[in-house]
Amino acid sequence: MKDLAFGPATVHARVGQTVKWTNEDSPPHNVTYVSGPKFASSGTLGTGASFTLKLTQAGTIHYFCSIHPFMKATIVVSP
Ligand SMILES: [Cu+2]
Repeated sequence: MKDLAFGPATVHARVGQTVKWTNEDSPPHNVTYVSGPKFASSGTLGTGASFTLKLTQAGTIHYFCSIHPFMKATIVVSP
């Protein structure tokens, strides 16, 4: 998370891998579930805070930052 965006906006990963977000921005952000394989959304992440998610199911995950709803991104999880 940097410059009010998730980078990269689309990530390709496999089941069993872990995705990690770190807030490298000044404003707080979060990782909020939208659709696809379900996960528990993060809480608010201040500068320097991180959130990890272990991918347990194949599918396309859509998520966003509910503080900045224009921040949207996708994880494509392969089996
Ligand atoms: Cu945000």
